[in-house]
Amino acid sequence: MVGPLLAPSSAPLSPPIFTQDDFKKAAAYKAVEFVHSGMVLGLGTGSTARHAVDRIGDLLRQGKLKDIVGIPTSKKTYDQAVSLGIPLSDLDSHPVIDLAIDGADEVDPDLNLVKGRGGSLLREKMVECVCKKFIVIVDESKLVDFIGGSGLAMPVEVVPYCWKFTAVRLQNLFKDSGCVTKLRTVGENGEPYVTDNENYIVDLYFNKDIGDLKVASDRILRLAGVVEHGMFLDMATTVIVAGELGITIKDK
Ligand code: ABF
Repeated sequence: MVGPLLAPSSAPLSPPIFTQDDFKKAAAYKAVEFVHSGMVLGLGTGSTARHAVDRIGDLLRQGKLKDIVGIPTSKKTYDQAVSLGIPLSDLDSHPVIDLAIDGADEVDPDLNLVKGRGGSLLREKMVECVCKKFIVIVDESKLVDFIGGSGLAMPVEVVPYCWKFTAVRLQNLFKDSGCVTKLRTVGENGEPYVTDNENYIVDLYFNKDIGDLKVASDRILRLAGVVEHGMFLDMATTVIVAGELGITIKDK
């Protein structure tokens, strides 16, 4: 435990009530304390990572950070970073990243993650698997006893070609865990959600533990039609959790 959160600036005299967004921001700001001038940084995506990118932009503007190069994990983060004046590059030019900071949807006790409910899992994984340090920032609602334990989606990015066929094959892989698959859609007409890489996302729902995660990962990746899945195993080096009791830093 690192310590209590600071009260929101508009704190009344009664005990402060923190929102989930206060926790996200607190975790993000703590992570940015690990950023130093001259670093190549993986810039995450999502409402938690957004606070970290904003903070990096502020510190650059104030001259407290210099010579940062950011590698964005989505088009959305690219746009945010450009608006903040953060110098950007890509993996072709910077194949090794000093530090990446990103959110997650689930974090298990071994710091394995589910990511991708925001839709950016492929670029996130490409960036975050080549960083020397990967700090995950979450509010306490993201902590789970086991992956798949939240009952929420485990995203798999698939090519659009015959996605139904791929979804059935994914479901069959995990039929012992009660797997149900659902194409992610947007809008009233249920159009497929299209990723930054022009792919679709099939969300997997389980009603039981899916067992050995490495085995599950390998089985998914062996299916033709699958591009990547949202399990990030053995990748996080540090997880920063913010909640009612303050900030906790978990190191691998
Ligand atoms: C990204 O944003 C994703 O991998 C994950 O799906 C999501 C977490 O979102 P949020 O920070 O908005 O809860 O990190």
